[in-house]
Amino acid sequence: MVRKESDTIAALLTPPAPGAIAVIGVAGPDIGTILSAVLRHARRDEPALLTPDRPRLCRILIGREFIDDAIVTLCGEASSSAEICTHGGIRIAQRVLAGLEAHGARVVGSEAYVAATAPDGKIERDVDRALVASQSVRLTRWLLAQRRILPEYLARWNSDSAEARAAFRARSEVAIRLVRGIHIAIVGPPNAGKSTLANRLIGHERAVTSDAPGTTRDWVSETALIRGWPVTLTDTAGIRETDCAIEAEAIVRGQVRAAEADLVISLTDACRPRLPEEAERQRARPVSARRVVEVFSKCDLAAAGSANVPKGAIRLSAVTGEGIDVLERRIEMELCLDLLAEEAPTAFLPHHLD
Ligand SMILES: Nc1nc2c(ncn2[C@@H]2O[C@H](COP(=O)(O)OP(=O)(O)O)[C@@H](O)[C@H]2O)c(=O)[nH]1
Ligand SMILES: [Mg+2]
Repeated sequence: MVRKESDTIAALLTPPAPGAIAVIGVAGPDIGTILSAVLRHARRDEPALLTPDRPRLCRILIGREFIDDAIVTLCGEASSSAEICTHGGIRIAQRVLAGLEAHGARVVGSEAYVAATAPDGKIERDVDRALVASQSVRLTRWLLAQRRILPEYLARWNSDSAEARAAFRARSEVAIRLVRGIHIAIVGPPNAGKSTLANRLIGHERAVTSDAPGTTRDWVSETALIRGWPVTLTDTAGIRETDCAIEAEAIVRGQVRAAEADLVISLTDACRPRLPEEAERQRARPVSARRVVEVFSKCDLAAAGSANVPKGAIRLSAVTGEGIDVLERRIEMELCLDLLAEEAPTAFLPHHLD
């Protein structure tokens, strides 16, 4: 969406849900008039005085009605946009938006606002959109670095050596997958510790864990950070013979999720070696994922000591956390995320490679 020069827009930039603060963006040529109509000095009965790039405490008045105290920042030298931070609560944000609208701003959605106010240049816009969706500090920092270095690299890409271009393409494919969303599934027999491991990687209690096999009745997906990179992690129902139709369906669905995953963590309880038919079932599973990481869980228990852990498999305890960092490093390597560095220019959307 291209903003018409005559048009001043306003949008709620934070989610429309309960929160401590709400951020409202205003941008366009009439911003000065519109803001002076609704903003007053924090303590005195006079207009608020805004200086570019300086947050300022103001009172918001719509007509004669006091709405809220707010921190307002006029952005950039051109001062063509501003951010108004009010106390949370969707009602206050809605009243501020209605007040801005009454003074001539056009209220738009946050995506339209970001699209209209993003800096010129394709990459900068792409970065801004990816930032809105970013689920981790590491990814956010990496994207901000790309905004600085990628446009310049693409401009001189042609003159780079064939070797350097191949490396650029290889890490770009990794980044494209990361920004699109990497999906990891945990599979294994009931009670292997799948849900406990999922909770450990997600960082809070999400999936129900218990000693009773068959507790996880459907797959559960959430964002986990693997060495700071956001991935979608799916905890599946353990594969076993069952008479329960619901559990059987959950197992099938979990298998489908696993088949679609970029990487599968195949979990075995180190205290309980697999029965031959379990091993058979595991082999027959429809996992077409390119990468499988074999993990033996519960290594904190004495009974795990005698387990015959195959070469290359990772021993860990989801309870004590031992071995979790080894697993994270392995996942990072398997998915080639270790190729991504803040100082290495890298494309993160397919069209950047055109
Ligand atoms: N000691 C120990 N117990 C674990 C570990 N991981 C899981 N458990 C226990 O094993 C049981 C089954 O775990 P759960 O995560 O529900 O298994 P799932 O059926 O594969 O999802 C629970 O009682 C967990 O507390 C571990 O690493 N160490
Ligand atoms: Mg479970």
